[in-house]
Amino acid sequence: MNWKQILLPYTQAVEELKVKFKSIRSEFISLDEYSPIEFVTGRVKKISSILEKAKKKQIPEDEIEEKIEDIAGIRIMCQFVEDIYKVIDIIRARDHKDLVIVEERDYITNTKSSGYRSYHIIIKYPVQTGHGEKWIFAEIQIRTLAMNFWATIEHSLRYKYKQNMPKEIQERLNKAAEAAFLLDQEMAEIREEVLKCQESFQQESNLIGDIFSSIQFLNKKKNKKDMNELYEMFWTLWEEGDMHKLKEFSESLEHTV
Ligand code: 0O2
Ligand code: 0O2
Repeated sequence: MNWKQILLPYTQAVEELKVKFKSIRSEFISLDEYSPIEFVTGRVKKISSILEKAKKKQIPEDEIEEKIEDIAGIRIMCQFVEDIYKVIDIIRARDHKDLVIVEERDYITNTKSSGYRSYHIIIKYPVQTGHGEKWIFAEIQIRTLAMNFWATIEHSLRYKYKQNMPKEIQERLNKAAEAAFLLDQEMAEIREEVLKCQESFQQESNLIGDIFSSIQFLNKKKNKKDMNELYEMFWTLWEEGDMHKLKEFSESLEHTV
């Protein structure tokens, strides 16, 4: 089997899905809205891991692509548990549009015995290749930062110890899973407060960005003296820290542009 060739559409799918979910984040941010997506990562499973999984599940080599659903994997990290359900809704709304949902696995309500929590959505995704369309499986894992922290550490230990995880480490991991769960609960309690702070920070940084792109544009049209006056005005307002005045300043610049 030419695995390098087989994996090409999976690599393409991971890249495309990463762009799509990162764009959702960018869209929220540019609209001054809170993004339920914090960051996105993706990977194509290593050939050695694919073969190992096939062996473990007794899957013949020629059935690997139909039976192993996570050769292409995307991971979406959220700040709060509530955000996970918003991301799930976003994905469900795309069902039968640019992807098809095959199965949902809720390891948040049904925590795994290892302590693992995450929400998995298995999808079928069409990849446009040079040889036509190819539908492949991909797995989207949606989790909070706390769930991700635990899973990343546990995964590396599991990789090291395989089936022989020392009992003491296993117990500590169980305790850590409980702590991650409590952290998510604790954060949910102060979510509203955190959101308000993040939103005003976001609005401020977008506003400053807008002001600077207007100023940059005006640079081509105005003389040095006028530009110095504009900069002077901006720094005075910025030091005052009055968002309302900065907003008015930004609007007046946009009118001039
Ligand atoms: P930025 O501007 O750095 O945030 P690629 O798209 O190929 O460049 P890929 O495969 O998405 O990279 O992988 P990688 O390196 O695992 O990281 C994905 C994105 O997640 C990167 O951002 C990282 O900065 C971001 N990331 C990783 N860990 C964390 C984390 O703990 N917290 C936060 N907030 N971000 C993290 P980008 O997309 O390259 O852009
Ligand atoms: P990778 O690429 O190393 O992450 P299974 O038979 O349980 O391995 P299955 O039935 O295909 O897998 O699906 P499942 O359990 O829904 O999802 C498997 C993936 O979820 C794993 O991929 C992990 O990424 C993650 N996962 C599931 N359980 C655990 C767990 O207990 N700890 C951690 N850290 N991650 C888990 P792989 O196969 O490990 O591949």
